Amino acid sequence: MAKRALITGITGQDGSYLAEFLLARGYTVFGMVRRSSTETIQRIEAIKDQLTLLQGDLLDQASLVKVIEEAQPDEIYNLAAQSFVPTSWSQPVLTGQFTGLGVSRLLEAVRQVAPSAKFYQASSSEMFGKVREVPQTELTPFHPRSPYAVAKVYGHHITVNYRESYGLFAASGILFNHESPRRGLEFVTRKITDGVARIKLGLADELCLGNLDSQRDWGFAGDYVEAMWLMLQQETAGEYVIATGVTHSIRDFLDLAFGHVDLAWEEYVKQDRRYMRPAEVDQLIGDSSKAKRDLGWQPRVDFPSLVTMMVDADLARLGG
Ligand code: NDP
Ligand code: GDR
Repeated sequence: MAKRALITGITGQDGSYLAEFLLARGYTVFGMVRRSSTETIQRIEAIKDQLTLLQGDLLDQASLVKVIEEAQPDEIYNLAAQSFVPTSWSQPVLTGQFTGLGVSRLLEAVRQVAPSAKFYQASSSEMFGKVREVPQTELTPFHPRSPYAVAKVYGHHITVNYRESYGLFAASGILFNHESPRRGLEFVTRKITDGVARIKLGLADELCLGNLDSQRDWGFAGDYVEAMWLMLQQETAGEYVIATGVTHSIRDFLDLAFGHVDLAWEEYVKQDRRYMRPAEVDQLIGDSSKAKRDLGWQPRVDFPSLVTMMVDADLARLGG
């Protein structure tokens, strides 16, 4: 019989890639979506006929119980969150509710309704924040630098705690930044590739950014959803760092993205204090040796290919 998977956050970047990945492996896929006055299913438009969408919200316990009762899942992927770091300073309580306590609500519903389901929690490299060592592993202490990261630390620990308290199969992937043409427009990579395409096509003449010095370990979202799935195919649940092991600055990203269309970014990029953060994460670089060894996972798309894939997709979308 086909395995059943439930994805929260199915309308997001990762949810859409994971849904495609699971459908290709013959899964019956359920997606939890929250009510909205406008449609938010653009990223899953092409596959929506193959999905069962169920209405629920991380803020509403009863809705989570109902969604799990209806889906009867073998695997649950909790990808839903308020995921944009700057918004977590302007809406810290809401971020704590969605991104932190939302995990408890979902785990409680799993415990009550489907205790034998395997559970995946979307943890984040942001938990390392002001990093205590380079590169970061599963054993590196956390020092979160934003309300978002603090909420993710809570989500991470409560996942481990439900495994230890109730014996749930509850795994946590500590994923470093991963991007794609489906990345939200406000995140720096997509903001740059969209800006490059607009400037190249004569639709804009500048791009305003914040801190150009921070460094990130950027991978491709399509590669990273495979790691989520692999974590749930193991005999026992654990924590895994998922990263490329290579770090680049925003300036490196700008060099490649503008260079791809023969432009010099220095002529178009302006720094704007509005995009600076109250506390910054300066440098992230992950060591995913454990995932390579235990899951057999490794990234396929390298940094230059990721940047050019995103620029080309934005050029095509905007009519270039
Ligand atoms: P997105 O922001 O693209 O997607 C977030 C999803 O969560 C959307 O489907 C959104 O629905 C949904 N959502 C938000 N709030 C609620 C709520 N209250 N109830 C139900 N659904 C809700 O994120 P990504 O796909 O990039 O990331 C997926 C997860 O992985 C997130 O938890 C993120 O924090 C985490 N993560 C991401 C990394 C990355 O680099 N992308 C790295 C590490 C962790 P709607 O469409 O209605 O807004
Ligand atoms: P991040 O991603 O905070 O790492 O969180 P984001 O792309 O927003 O920022 C990365 C770095 O770029 C700098 N930056 C800017 N960022 C944005 N958004 N806009 C700008 O104009 C800009 N200029 C410079 C930032 O200061 C920062 O240093 C992402 C999210 O997906 C989280 O949900 C996830 O957990 C982490 O990645 C891993």
